[in-house]
Amino acid sequence: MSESQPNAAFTPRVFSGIQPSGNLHLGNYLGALKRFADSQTAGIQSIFCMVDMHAITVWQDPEALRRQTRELTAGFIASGVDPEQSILFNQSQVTEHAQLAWIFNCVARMGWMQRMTQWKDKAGKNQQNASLGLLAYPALMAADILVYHATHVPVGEDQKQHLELTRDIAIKFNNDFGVDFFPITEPVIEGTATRVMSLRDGTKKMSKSDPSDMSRINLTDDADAIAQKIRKAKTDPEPLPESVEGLEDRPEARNLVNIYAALADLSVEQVIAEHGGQQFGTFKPSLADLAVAKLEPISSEMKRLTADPAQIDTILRRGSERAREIAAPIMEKTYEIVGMVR
Ligand code: AQP
Repeated sequence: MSESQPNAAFTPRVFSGIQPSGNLHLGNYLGALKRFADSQTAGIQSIFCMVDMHAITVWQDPEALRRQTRELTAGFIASGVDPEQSILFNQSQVTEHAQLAWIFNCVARMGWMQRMTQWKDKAGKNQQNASLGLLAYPALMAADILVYHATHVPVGEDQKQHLELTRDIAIKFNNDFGVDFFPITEPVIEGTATRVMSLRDGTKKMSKSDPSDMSRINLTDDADAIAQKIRKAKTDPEPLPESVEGLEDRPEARNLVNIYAALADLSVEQVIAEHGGQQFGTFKPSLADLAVAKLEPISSEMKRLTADPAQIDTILRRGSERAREIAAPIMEKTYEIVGMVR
């Protein structure tokens, strides 16, 4: 359905978001946070959001949601996202997200929503009892992106389908109203860790909601917990292969090599050149050392930042004001296009 339209008229702008639903993990770091921090140097305006309104599509304890929103903000900053250089805020403080989401609810089709893998996975067999928000989630996500006319969205592999839907919504809006108003967003899914897998099952993605804490490395884990989780990570009995092709059909081995490569900023080829032929008894301690060296400074910085919630709230409020400066005129123009009397 998606057909590309030129985005030449739009200033390049990056948007991405993360849900403050707790258990921020290595997959969120390598697939999102680290790449956000790295992309800041590219000289393109970047907007990063704690998507608290997405989080409540499944029940959240209000106190926990507040704590997790501040903790996630600390996670962004501790990973290297500079709140001066980038715009860092929480979604509910910029009301234009909800306003545009309503317009998109009226543009998107039910069938598009019902086809989403995440809807099927999360609602499961109990769709009648899932929240309406969970079904409409991708329209809010499209609004998050398009209310800034963002042209590029760095995400992990799991968000690809939602980004295709964002493009479809933009194309349908533009066609329905005969305008060229919304850009056709480019997903940016790059690097060796766009899909970090569970440490207990190399065929399942590492996820916040996995009931097993051993399946993921949390950004709040201390050095002992990180080392223990890597030591206990599921593997097969073979040593690491001597070539990259040898990782095919070995999901757990491939996952650990990918994690190593992403943490060390190396290619998979370079990791295999260095560690190929090693037993996991040798490779896992090297990986654990690397993971601790990279993640411990992040977790201690997160701890330091969350000790001052007022400071984090100030950062979010200031970020929201900056975000609104971009979103408000785009929202006004959208209302005008749709025919709302202003
Ligand atoms: N395993 C992963 N590997 C690489 N990237 C990942 N992301 C999430 N999991 C992985 C990326 O992190 C960003 C934040 O996504 P989110 O806030 O939607 O978090 P999520 O997808 O809800 O996280 P989980 O752990 O996958 O949650 P549940 O368990 O609820 O499904 C996105 O860019 C995402 O691609």
